[in-house]
Amino acid sequence: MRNGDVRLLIRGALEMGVRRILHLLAVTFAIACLLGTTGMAQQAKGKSHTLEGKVEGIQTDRLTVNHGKVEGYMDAMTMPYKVDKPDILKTVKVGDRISATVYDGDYTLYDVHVVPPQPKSKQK
Ligand SMILES: [Cu+2]
Repeated sequence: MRNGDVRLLIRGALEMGVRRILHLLAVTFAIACLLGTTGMAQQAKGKSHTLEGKVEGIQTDRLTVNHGKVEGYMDAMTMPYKVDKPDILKTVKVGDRISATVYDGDYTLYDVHVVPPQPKSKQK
């Protein structure tokens, strides 16, 4: 009888220990997972799209663009956008048509360039 009690006690203690370790591992893994995904979200850019529109305003650090619908990114609207290279703000003029690359969840225009006006003969 006594022997059995001791065995049960030891087995109980062992199981408790194993459960604790497993729990700790699970918690550690969950935290690592969370940190991992957050890090990746910050690092990787979303899907890219091409945004085309007309410049309606130039601010110190952004461009107000009247743009058409960008499928999967944004409806047609006029709104200010940050730019990746502020140098473009010195060369672009109100009324210019621009083309830029945008990424999901990021309201910054990348690689902005002015689209030359269509020659008269090609206009409808
Ligand atoms: Cu917009």
